[in-house]
Amino acid sequence: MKRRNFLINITTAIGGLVATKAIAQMGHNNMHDTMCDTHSDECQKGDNMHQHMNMDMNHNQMPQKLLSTSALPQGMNLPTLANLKNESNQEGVFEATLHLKSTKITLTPDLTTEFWTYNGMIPGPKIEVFEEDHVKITVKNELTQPTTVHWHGLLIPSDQDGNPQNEIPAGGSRTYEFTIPKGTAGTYWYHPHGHNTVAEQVYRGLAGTFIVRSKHDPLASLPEQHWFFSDLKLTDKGQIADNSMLDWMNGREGQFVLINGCYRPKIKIDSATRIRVWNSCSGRYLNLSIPNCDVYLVGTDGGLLAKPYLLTKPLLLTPAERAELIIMPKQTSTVYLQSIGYDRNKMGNVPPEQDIILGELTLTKSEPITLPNTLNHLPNMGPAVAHKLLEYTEVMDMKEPRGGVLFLINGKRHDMSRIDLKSKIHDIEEWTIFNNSHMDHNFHIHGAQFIVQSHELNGKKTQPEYIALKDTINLRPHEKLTIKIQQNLPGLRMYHCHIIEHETTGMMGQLMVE
Ligand SMILES: [Cu+2]
Repeated sequence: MKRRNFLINITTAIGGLVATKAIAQMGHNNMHDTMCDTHSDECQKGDNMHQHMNMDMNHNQMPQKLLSTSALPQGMNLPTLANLKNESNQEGVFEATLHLKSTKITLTPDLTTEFWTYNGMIPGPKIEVFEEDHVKITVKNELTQPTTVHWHGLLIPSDQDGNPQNEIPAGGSRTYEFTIPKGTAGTYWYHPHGHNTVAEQVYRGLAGTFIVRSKHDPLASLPEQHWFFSDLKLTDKGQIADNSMLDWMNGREGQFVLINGCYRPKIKIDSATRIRVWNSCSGRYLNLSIPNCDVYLVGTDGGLLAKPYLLTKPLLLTPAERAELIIMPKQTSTVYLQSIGYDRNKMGNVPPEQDIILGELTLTKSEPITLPNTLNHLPNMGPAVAHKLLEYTEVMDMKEPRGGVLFLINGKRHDMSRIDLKSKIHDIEEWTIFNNSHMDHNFHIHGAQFIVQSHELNGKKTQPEYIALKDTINLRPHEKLTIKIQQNLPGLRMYHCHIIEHETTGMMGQLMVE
């Protein structure tokens, strides 16, 4: 074993021990009691869903009343996502401007909410380009705090990828410029990645879609829909609520889940349809159930699978994950699109997970189509020449104002000036990520799409159900995940949990590729 890896193993073993002991002493409910000493009235309400949804503590532990879910209209037709206009008339060039600004959006005749937006809309405008296009996007930051734009999942140079070290100051602007590599058609998105500000900037509305198309797309003939899921938490005055202590601990979940900015829309599917799905929620896990249809998974974070995969259970999409589905209605019917309750072992006294209605599907039975057997040729990664180990732990720290828990990687919080790991450019590496904590976390890395090799839980090792290009993947408590990854561009890359509150409070590390 290399000396550095040995040291990492020793320190993480110690870190893990401390965390395990601390959590075991507290217990989840005990932890809740401690957190809630100063506002016991609200905490006594126990796990009644309704009360929890309508009363919440912000980070100053002031009660904030939440808007009733009946206040927003539902059942409108799913809106299509507005395109970001290409200002270039040059073939193969995409040039545009994103204005970040505070925007008042009228949700109902009595309800106007102040969001932070890209170009005045929720979600931000859809960027659509082709492989090998040259992209030039000028970002004007009209917010009162610095920001960056991270082009989530795209394989582009690190100095164009919105690292927290490269912030655009309030009132400032910069142009991001990159060329989309060949063979990277897929379903991506963009969102802020500044220092310490990501959670607030995302929950105030900053996120948008980025689609890279191939000129040889085997599914190009199918009709296509886009479902961009986001989360919204509004106070009873209709304003964006602050994060509560529980939000900082568990990842924020609002009382509304939106699709394309719309609450519980009506969605029509009347023939085999390709659906691109994004989970842009800060902390909410979506466990999508699409009844009365054959649902094929055909693509993941980094593009198409090698071949279609028929889903036989709900599709779990953790924050930041994407999927491409082919949906073939089997019965003419009206059914709910739902997220089936998924227990991710949240901390504190939280209500049991419930199924959530996300929208209403109007299905028309249609003739099933035959999908191509081969969709994509995935890179055949050879043997790994380097190995890395990451360990996620939780440590109680009442000095931490945002939730009282530290979420650590290899025993450390994010430090912008520290290089945590180094990789040699083009090396094929095997990374083992060990979630040595009591709740689900996911893992996201910039600059590469990885392929999961194995999952290990309770001593049982399993292979992934399908081979896929991923930049974000979930880990169950105590799960060990092994991936193969290759970084093909030099520079600094972030890796982190994409429960955005965890990332913002420091569950992030820095990789230098040389
Ligand atoms: Cu996390």
